[in-house]
Amino acid sequence: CTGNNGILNRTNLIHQISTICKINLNGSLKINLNPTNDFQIRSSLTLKYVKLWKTFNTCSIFENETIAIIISYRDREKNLQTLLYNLLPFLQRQKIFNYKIFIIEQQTSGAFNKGRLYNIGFYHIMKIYKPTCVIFHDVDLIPENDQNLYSCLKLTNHPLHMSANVRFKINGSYTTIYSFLVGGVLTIRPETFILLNGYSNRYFNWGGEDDDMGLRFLSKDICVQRPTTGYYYAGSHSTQIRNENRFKLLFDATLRQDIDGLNNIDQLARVTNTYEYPLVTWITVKWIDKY
Ligand code: BGN
Repeated sequence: CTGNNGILNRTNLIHQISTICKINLNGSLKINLNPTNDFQIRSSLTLKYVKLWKTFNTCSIFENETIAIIISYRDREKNLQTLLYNLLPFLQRQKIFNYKIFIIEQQTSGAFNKGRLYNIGFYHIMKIYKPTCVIFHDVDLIPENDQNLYSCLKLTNHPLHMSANVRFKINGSYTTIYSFLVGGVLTIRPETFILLNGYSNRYFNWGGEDDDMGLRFLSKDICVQRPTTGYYYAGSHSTQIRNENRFKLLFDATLRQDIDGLNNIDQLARVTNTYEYPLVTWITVKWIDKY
């Protein structure tokens, strides 16, 4: 990779935000792992909570952006509830207002396929929302640093891996799983995602689809950048079935890159329903091939 690999420092931007938007983003942030009893995902996506979270006092710095936060989902109600309970006030705090959260739910039973969900989600969202910035977000990761801006400002065509530092216990220490990792939370410009041909559609069950994406970066000379503020708490959930095929798939990942991804997702998956809430669009998806 010959580009600007490494750290993306947005400290100047944080200073600008503090002057123009009158908010001091101080870094570490207390997250709340116990959503109140009346915070139930579907009902809370309606007006009562949105009134609390919708930022009317918006910051002009973000006004040219349209941000899509895309969450792949199935059977993780508690994780999703906790994520939204923290993410909506987090975005409000950053004075980011021109965003929509898209939950892409796999309706097909059997093996989970995150790559397919992200691809069909992106493909559909490009038609209905036209984002200028896309954030692919694991359902179990909660941002713990308010300077980790959920925005593409100052981002070139090199994507930003937001979740390089993760902890699994609330008072535990952060670990960087490995330096090649691009999974977890990834911020990317749509044109870069298209250039990469999205994720591979072939990784079923847990593991590897993000490493495949890392290899796609390399083959297109796209570099991974990381913010200095990428700190997350990883929530727990039941263990997942590992993809025993992942090493084999990774072996020839880039040979398939241009024929397996965004450009064949319409033959593999389709959107079955779309439910609109004020800040969230819930999209259900089914596979249409013999996978
Ligand atoms: C890795 C997984 C990733 C996962 C991270 C973090 C593989 C492929 C073999 C190298 N990769 O080991 O998919 O995001 O752990 O949990 O298993």
